[in-house]
Amino acid sequence: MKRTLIAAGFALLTTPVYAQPPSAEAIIADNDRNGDKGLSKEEWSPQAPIGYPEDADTNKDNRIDAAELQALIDKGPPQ
Ligand SMILES: [Ca+2]
Ligand SMILES: [Ca+2]
Repeated sequence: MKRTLIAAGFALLTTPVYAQPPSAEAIIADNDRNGDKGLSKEEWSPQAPIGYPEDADTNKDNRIDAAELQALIDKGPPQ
């Protein structure tokens, strides 16, 4: 029994973790509640590192789609 637990713990420790930043598509899929493939102000996570980026909504349809979010990510954090 003890052996099994130790083996399991060791497996966890040695499992490589690839810390990849989530893609724009993944962020949208996680937060898009109405399935329109974009994030509205209401859907924008309060845990997001920045507030709802109105300026990133370049086509002014009141939601951030994957392309707009990717452009924002590519731009990097505000200076
Ligand atoms: Ca949505
Ligand atoms: Ca938009």
